[in-house]
Amino acid sequence: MIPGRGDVLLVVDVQVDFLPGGALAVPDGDTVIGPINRLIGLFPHVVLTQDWHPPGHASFATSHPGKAAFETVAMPYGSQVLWPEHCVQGTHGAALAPGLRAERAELVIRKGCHQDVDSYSAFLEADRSTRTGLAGYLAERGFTRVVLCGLATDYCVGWSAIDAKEAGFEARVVIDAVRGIDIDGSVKRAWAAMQSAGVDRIKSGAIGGS
Ligand code: VGL
Ligand code: ZN
Repeated sequence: MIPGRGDVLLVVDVQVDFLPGGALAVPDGDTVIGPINRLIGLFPHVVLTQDWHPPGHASFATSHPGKAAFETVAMPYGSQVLWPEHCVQGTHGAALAPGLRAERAELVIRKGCHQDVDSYSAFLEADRSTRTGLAGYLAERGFTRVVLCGLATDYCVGWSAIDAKEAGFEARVVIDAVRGIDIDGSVKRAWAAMQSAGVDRIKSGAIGGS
């Protein structure tokens, strides 16, 4: 694949809190940075996302007395996994990973900003009705294919890929430029869900320059 003008690289949640030592560390999360930086150099257009929660966000276990991180709770919009406090707006943990070539990004979209609704997807929040505006932006820019990388495979990358497809774009996930949290087989389930939604996969080595 040689990225062309219809292609946009969507770099999902490569933030301090998802790296080793962070509040919600993704195993080997830091290993995506090298391949992603190479991809950033190859794509004509780059968009980043940032998980960006207000203090006391509803997805935090600490907001639910008696509940522990990684348990689930019923929310008005469905079942919600509870997380350690992470990516709180303006904190160091919410910052983009040092070393990520973020300067080439044309847009940084922040999500999970609503107090009572989580948003794994960069397109559609967990209530499945509140839109982030990203689909409109990408369509207006004339992009037709979204190539995804970042963290975490089983949550924000997977949901974003499926919603990209749902929004009418081609979607392609770079398998060696993503890592998962993996709760009870969630990585395997995410790949299966992506496949049935028609999301493609590619290795970063198969993406080159013109
Ligand atoms: C994510 C869990 C909670 C992610 C964000 O970026 O995949 N996962 N918030
Ligand atoms: Zn989050």
